[in-house]
Amino acid sequence: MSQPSHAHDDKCIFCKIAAGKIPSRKVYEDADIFVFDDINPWAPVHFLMIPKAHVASMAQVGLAHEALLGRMMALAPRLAVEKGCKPYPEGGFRIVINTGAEGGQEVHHLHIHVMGGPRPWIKG
Ligand code: DGP
Repeated sequence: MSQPSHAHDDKCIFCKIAAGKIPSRKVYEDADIFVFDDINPWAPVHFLMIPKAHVASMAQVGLAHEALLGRMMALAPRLAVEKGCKPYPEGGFRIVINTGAEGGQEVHHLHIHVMGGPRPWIKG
């Protein structure tokens, strides 16, 4: 199985955030994953999980990304609770991955929105 690309896009704002070239409120970091608070939160807890390697969207994801995406999804519940979401089932969280123009994607570097906290939220 081929490995995901570790390419970076010099023009990509999330590549710059992952590289520390643009400041962010970091939630978590490891060799492959960077997590930070959304600058424009829809919910009391709202963070974004990104691969450090530049992947434009879910539309580019294939079998080579299986382990990476699996790790990101497996990490989300732990980080949600660490960020203040009450545990399941009273609390919980919502995961959204906007993909492409009609999917509402504005930043073209794959990101997983994780949202939670007491309602009402700004959206939804
Ligand atoms: P989407 O519509 O799924 O592409 O959402 C992009 C999200 O990225 C949006 O909720 C706002 C957030 N965002 C955009 N620019 C920045 C930034 O420079 N810093 C941070 N922390 N978040 C950003």
